[in-house]
Amino acid sequence: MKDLKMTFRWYGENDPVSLEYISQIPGMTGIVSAVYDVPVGKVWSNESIAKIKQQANAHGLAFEVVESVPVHEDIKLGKPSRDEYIEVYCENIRRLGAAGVKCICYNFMPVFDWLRSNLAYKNSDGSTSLIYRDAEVLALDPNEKKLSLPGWDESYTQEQMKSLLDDYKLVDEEKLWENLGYFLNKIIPVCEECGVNMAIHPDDPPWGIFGLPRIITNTQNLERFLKLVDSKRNGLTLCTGSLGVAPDNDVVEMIRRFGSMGRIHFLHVRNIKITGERDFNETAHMSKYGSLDMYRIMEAAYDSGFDGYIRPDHGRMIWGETGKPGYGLYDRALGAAYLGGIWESLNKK
Ligand code: DNO
Repeated sequence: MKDLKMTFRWYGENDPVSLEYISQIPGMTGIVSAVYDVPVGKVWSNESIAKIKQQANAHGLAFEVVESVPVHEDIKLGKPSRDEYIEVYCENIRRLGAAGVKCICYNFMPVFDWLRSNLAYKNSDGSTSLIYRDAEVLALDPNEKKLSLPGWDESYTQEQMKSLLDDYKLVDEEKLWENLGYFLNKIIPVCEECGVNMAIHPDDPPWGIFGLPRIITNTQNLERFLKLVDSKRNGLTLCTGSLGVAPDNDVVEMIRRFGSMGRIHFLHVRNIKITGERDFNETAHMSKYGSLDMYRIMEAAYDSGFDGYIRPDHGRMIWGETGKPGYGLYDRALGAAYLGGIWESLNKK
């Protein structure tokens, strides 16, 4: 019997989804969280880290995964100030490792994290989903404040955004690779000492947007990424929904390949329906609603001996729930139960 370390993202005390509710989801073993009230590039206090752990443990949940420790833009841009920010990053790794965190999820996407064109698209059954239409995103002006991007750090002023976008004019894909390599060479040795696995999140969606480079996008680039520092500590968050929207990405194959190398530390499992070229809708987790085969995905993880953490990923808003787009309780809980069911059937095969 191989157990699944099923986890659930929790946004802290302001999350409308309580730890009590999370603990009531069948099969749930832990939470995925972060210190949310400290700006990027600053050290997290030991008290704040310890508090999350205590709160989780009080509900019978482990706190072993952080998502995310964000990477300061100066590191991605390769500015001289990056060394200070990398030192802070290393300190956060040490503190988290000492508090029992085993896995840190992060991303290396310039400026914007994940992007969608509509956060509440109405499905015919009355539920709402996050969707992406490339033409609508390209028509947006990233300098404008009215963008509603789920992963965007809204604290940027218009001027800061403009100068950031200007700075990136000098950073193409190769430069971004170089800056990522520099960062990894400094942090992975610290991870080795502290017993922490780094798990980079793929770019979502896995193509360049607003002229900004994106590199964590496909099998070839994931291979290249793992070779930047060839240590088990330098691993992946394999996000099926992020990678799976590019029809050339065979996520089942990716899980087999990188899973058998022991380099997948965290699995984000969700389904998407490709509706056109560079267009997609997020759907319920079940295979029949989307373009991805959830059974094959879980089977690939199982066969490759996956022993990392897993979480259901974005859900729709159903049963009248409101809250953080993609991160309501009900549909994600259904996703967790469904994935747990597939796992049981694999265990009994
Ligand atoms: C979206 C998430 C991402 C992810 C970061 C990791 O729902 O998967 O925001 O947390 O990219 O750094």
